[in-house]
Amino acid sequence: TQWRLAIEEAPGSVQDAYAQEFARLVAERTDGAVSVTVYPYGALGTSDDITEQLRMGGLQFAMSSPGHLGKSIPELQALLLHFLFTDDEATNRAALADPEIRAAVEPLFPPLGLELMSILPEGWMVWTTKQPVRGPEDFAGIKTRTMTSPLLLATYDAFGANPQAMPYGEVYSALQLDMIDAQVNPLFAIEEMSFYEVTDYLVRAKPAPFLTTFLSNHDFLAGLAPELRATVDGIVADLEPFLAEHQRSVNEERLAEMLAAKPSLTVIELEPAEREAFRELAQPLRDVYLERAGQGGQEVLDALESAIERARG
Ligand code: 6CS
Repeated sequence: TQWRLAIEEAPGSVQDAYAQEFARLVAERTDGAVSVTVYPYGALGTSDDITEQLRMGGLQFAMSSPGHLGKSIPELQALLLHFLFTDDEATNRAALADPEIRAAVEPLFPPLGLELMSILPEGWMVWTTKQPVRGPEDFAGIKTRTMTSPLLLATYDAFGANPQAMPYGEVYSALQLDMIDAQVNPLFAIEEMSFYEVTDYLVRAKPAPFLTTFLSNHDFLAGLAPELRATVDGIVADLEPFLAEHQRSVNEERLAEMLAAKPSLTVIELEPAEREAFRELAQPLRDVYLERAGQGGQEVLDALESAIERARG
């Protein structure tokens, strides 16, 4: 048996590390009866294309970031709220592992023919810009590419930037051709997509963690023999801690590689007071989120906030 798993990133990426490990464990624990083929970004289209293929059953598994999937599942955009999580990755990880969050988020997927396997961290969002950005005033008029979920556009609008949605694969040339001036992604992605070649500043503000969801096709999962289903669930549970450590080291390594490849690249670490200005602008986005995500969105946000509180305590 052959299962198809599509990731939204290049070979060697954080999603690829998870996918390869998943594939390895599936082969190992089924004694080779099942093999998983991993399709990198580009092989099957954009993030939206991959999600569509997963829904239709052409794929059994896929990574689908809320940054894009939030267009179809507005409630999921709670995971995109800026300055919602703490500044500490271990605390955020503990919050995301909270059963209350799983219970709130899981039911959002089956209506689309999907099933949530895991919520995975890929590192802090970093702004790459052509001009230094230390406060919202510096974002004025800066055309900033975000992922395509409307809450992200609203967020960077609130920050004073001029946000533009576009697929991941178009960002490099858009920066190169000055169609955009900035973009937002974790360090490893900035390195592997070469965004640093066409920008000059890496602005570290810890505005939000980049989170993705690892999904399966609903009917495929429901139709698995119980023993195989238990094997898959066991692998996903065992891999839960895998990316937390992996992404941290990959992100730091890639930062060093970028600085070595382009010494003129300038890292701007925002001071607490500078972050505060963005945090304040981010607060009203909760209401924007709730307007769009309704009662279901309220439940997801409540679950997230109480899980974050518990993880803090
Ligand atoms: O910016 C994006 O669209 C993409 N960024 C990453 C790091 N992963 C997937 C996502 O689609």
